[in-house]
Amino acid sequence: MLLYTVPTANGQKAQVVLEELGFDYETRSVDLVAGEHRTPEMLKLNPFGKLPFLLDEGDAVYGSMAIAFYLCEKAGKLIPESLAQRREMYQWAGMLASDLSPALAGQFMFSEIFPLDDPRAVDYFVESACRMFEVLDSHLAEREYMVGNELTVTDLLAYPSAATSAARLPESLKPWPNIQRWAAHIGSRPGVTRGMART
Ligand SMILES: N[C@@H](CCC(=O)N[C@@H](CS)C(=O)NCC(=O)O)C(=O)O
Repeated sequence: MLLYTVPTANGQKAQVVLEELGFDYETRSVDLVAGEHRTPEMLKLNPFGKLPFLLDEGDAVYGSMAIAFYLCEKAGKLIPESLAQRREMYQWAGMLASDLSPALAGQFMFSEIFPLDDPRAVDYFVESACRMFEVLDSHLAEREYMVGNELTVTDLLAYPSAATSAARLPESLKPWPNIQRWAAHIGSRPGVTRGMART
């Protein structure tokens, strides 16, 4: 397998899942600033023109969540058996992909890449991200893992947002002690440590 990746939370999500599942894979780091992700050769492999994407025996799958679920299904691991726990897993995975990650990306984009004089856009994205972290923090108050009593793909998809992207929020993870405790635990796993360091 070959993972085309970037040193961002989305790239890290794919990397920690590959490591935790024990897949043998190579990585290719793609330079977004140089536009390497939009060359004709790259778009032929991945027409979405964004990272990360995975090539598995020539077949491409784009996006951290799709890569994670594909790999878990392929390995038959990290997806709960019961429908009730899968319902929870889908809820959290959907929140991470379509609420939290876009809010964190917007905050990063308009505070660091294209800084705006008007603070309202950044405030909006910070508030959106904080609201999601607030819910996650309450959820983790009495739990070791996000879904059920063992590690699932959900923890691995959430961890890079907490470890990497949240560091750019005004108070980092300070307001959320339960997320801090959970992140210290998930981040201490050897597979997660290797995955985070892979780019
Ligand atoms: N939904 C995608 C988001 C992917 C994404 O936004 N990738 C960024 C890097 S983290 C990218 O490739 N940006 C380049 C661009 O938009 O041109 C995922 O979860 O992987």
